Amino acid sequence: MKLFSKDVYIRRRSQLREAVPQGQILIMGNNEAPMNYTANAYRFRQDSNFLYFFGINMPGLAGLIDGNKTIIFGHELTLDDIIWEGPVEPLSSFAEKVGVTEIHPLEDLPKFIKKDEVHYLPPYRGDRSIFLKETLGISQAPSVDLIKAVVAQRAIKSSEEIAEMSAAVNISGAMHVAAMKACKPGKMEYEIVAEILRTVKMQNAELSYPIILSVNGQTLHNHFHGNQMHAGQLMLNDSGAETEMYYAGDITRTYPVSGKFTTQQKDIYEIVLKMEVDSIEAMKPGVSYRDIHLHANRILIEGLKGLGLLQGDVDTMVSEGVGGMFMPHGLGHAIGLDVHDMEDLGEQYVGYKEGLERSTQLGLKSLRFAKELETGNVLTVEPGCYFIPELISKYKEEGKFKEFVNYSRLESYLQFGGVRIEDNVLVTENGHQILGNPIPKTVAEIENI
Ligand SMILES: [Mn+2]
Repeated sequence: MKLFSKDVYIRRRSQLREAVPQGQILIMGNNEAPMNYTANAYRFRQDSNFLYFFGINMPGLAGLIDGNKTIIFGHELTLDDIIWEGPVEPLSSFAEKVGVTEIHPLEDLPKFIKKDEVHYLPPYRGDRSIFLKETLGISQAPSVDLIKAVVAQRAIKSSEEIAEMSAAVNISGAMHVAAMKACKPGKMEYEIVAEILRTVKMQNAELSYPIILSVNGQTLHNHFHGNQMHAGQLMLNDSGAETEMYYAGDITRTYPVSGKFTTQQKDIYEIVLKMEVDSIEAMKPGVSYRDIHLHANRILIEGLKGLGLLQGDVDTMVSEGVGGMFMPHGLGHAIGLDVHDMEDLGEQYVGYKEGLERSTQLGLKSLRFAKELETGNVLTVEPGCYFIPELISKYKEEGKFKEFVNYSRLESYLQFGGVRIEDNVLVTENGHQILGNPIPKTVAEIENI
C-alpha cells in the first residue's frame, strides 16, 4: 500500500478540524461490494474522502475526528483471514503510518458516535446508507459544513498530488498510444480495448472509469465495443488510468481508423483542436470556467460557420446555445482522486457557488465546473464536435435553429461520428500546465503514429 508521508494526513485532518471546529467528523471507508455472491466481490475501491484523510486502502474502516482525538475503527485480521488471504501488515501498522494511534473494532463505533453532533458526508452506496441510519442511528442530513470544508481542501492539489496525477496521465498516455498503434481497418473495437487493458495492467494501474471507445464517437459515453472498424471512420477513445494511490487521469483522443484524415474529418478535427488549445491557453486563476466553455463554443460556431454548416450572427448563436447541438456536454470537470472529482459531494459545491446557477441549455446544462479557477485546481479540458443523427433529425423536424443551421449541408455529416480531444490541466499561479508528457494530438502527430 503506497501512502504519502504521515505528516500529509495529519496536516489534512487538522485543516479539516479547523474548518469544522464543532461536533464529530465521521469519514466512512468503503466495504467490499459483492458481484454475484458475498465472497466474489468487485475490485475493491476505497472511498476517496477516506483515502484523502486516512489513506488506508482496506475495506471495512471508519475514521472519526472527535475533539482533538482521531480514531480509526476496523478489524485486525483473524487467523482464518490469514489462512485465506495471507499475512498482511496489521491495521495498527498502517494506522501508525497515517498518524493515528487509537484503533477500535468497528462494532464499537455506535458507542462513540454522538448522534446529534456528528458531521458526515453523503453516502453513495446502499450499504453505507443503511449503516449510517440503522447501525449508527443518525437521522440528520449529511453535513453541508463538512461537504464545503472537504471540497475546499481537495480542490487545491498539493505538489505530491500533482506528481501522482502526472503519473496517472502518463499511464493514460501510454494506453492511448498503444490504442492508436493497434487501430486498423478490419479489426474489432474490443481488440483495441484489450491493448488498453494490457497497457494499464503492465503499469500496475487500473482504469479510472470504464473505457469509452467507439467508431460511433457521437455517442458521448459509448461502452459497446463490438463494432468492426472500417477505413473512413473515426475512432474516439476516452480512457484513463488511476494510479496505485487512486489519482485519476482522463484523456481523449480521436483519430482515423485508416491512419489518414479525410478533408471533412480534418476540418472538424482542427476546429476541436483549436477549441482545446485556446481553452487551455485561457486558463489562469480568477477566470471563470463558464466563460472558457462559452469561448470554446464560439470557436465551434465560427468554425462550423466557416464550413457553411451554420449561418448568421455568431454572438446570437452563442447566446441561443446553437453550439449545444454539436457539443451537448460541458468543457470539463474537476479531476483528482475521482475522475469527476468529488461528484459524490455534489457538483453544486465543486463547480458552482452561490449566485451561479446552472443553465438549462443543451450543452451548458452539463457543465460540471462553472466557477472561477483557483491556483491548484486540476480540470479536464475536453471540447468536442458531434453529429448525432437522431438529434439533427429531431431539430430539423421541429424547425429548431432553422435560421442558423444549414440542414441540407448537414446531410453529408450524418455518418461522421464525433471528435473529442481531452487533456488534464493544472491551474498555476501564472497560468496553467498540462499534466504529464505530451500525447500525440495534432493532425501531423496522429497521422505520423
Ligand atoms: Mn472527462
